Amino acid sequence: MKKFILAISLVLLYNCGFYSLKGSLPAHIKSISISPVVNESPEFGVSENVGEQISEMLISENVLSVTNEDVADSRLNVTIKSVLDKPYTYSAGDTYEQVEEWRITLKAKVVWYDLTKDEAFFDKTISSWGAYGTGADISTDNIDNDGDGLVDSDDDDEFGSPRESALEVAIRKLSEDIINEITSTW
Ligand SMILES: [Ca+2]
Ligand SMILES: [Ca+2]
Repeated sequence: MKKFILAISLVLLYNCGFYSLKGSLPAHIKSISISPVVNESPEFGVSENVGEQISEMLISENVLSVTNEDVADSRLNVTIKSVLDKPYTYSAGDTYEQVEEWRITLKAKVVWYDLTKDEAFFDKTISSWGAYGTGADISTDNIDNDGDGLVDSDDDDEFGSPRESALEVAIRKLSEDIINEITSTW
């Protein structure tokens, strides 16, 4: 029965796209507190969304228990450094080239502290992106907005207004990358 449960949980873990297993975390770290995400970009509301996603993913993946700092073994500090929209591809227009695809890139400084030893497990800058076009909805823009290999109607989570959806994608990917970073530190 144990083997069966292990096999099932391995399948579930791999399906979620996280690289490492909980067993690889340092043994003395059981909990994490997530400091309020600092936003140094002019993008409104981005820090709240990032904080919520990270907290939800940590809880749903059962990586570490999320607690207040006074009882936590570790602390996560995230600072959004920039949110930038840049042209990614152009199409030839009549008189000048037009942007066909934009990429919104989120850059964040991420530090995970070991509060029991007062030192950082890691301190790094992580970037993520989401793509959008000039159409009304990302479900019909012929762009793989989240880079998962599925485009438009083939991708069941590819819909919504362009820039907003691309930013959501970038926030989700950033959160996933941060969790992967935590679980692959050891
Ligand atoms: Ca896609
Ligand atoms: Ca699309």
